[in-house]
Amino acid sequence: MTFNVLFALLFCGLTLAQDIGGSQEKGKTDEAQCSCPSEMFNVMTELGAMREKLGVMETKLKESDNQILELKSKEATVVAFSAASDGNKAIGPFNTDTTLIYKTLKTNVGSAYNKHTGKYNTGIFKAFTTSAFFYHAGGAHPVTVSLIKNNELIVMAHDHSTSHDGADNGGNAVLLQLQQRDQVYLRLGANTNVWGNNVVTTFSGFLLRQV
Ligand SMILES: [Ca+2]
Repeated sequence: MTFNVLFALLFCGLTLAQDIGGSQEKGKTDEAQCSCPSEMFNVMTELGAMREKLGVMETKLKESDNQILELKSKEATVVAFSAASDGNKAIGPFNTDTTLIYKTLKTNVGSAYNKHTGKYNTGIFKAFTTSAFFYHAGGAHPVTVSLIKNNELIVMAHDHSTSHDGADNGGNAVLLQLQQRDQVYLRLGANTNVWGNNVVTTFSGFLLRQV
């Protein structure tokens, strides 16, 4: 606003000087008086348009800066965990489905895995993740270990009990697109068991990328 006022005053001052200097040539004076308001209007209009364009460019630059910061934040986010069962004894069989809770955390970057609930989630963001679990078990009982998202069965591993098969090993893995606050965990099927040990029965997951 200040710039516009100064510019208008300067422009009119020049015009006034031109009027005085040219008073001896009436034709030229009349021409200057007629063209001044029109030229000033055009200049002011162009200045207004330039200011508007600059404002739009400034807004776009700020938006770009925010998008770059957001992308950098996503790239910097690391979520990765590997949890293992502890002790050295059988887990199960139980007469109901039971959530497997692994207390030994080999890795838990981003604190995605909760060793008190046995569940992991990606917190406040949507994400592509991969999950894998492996188990060891004796052959006296069947094994059913399922990977559950909320209450939905995603993948599972199963083994029948056999008298001649003294040991079972199995597992599964899956890529999942998780929504905010989805919970993923392992469920031991009713009347089945796994061997609790921190190097043979594990559950891992990591974030591929946010979406
Ligand atoms: Ca078997």
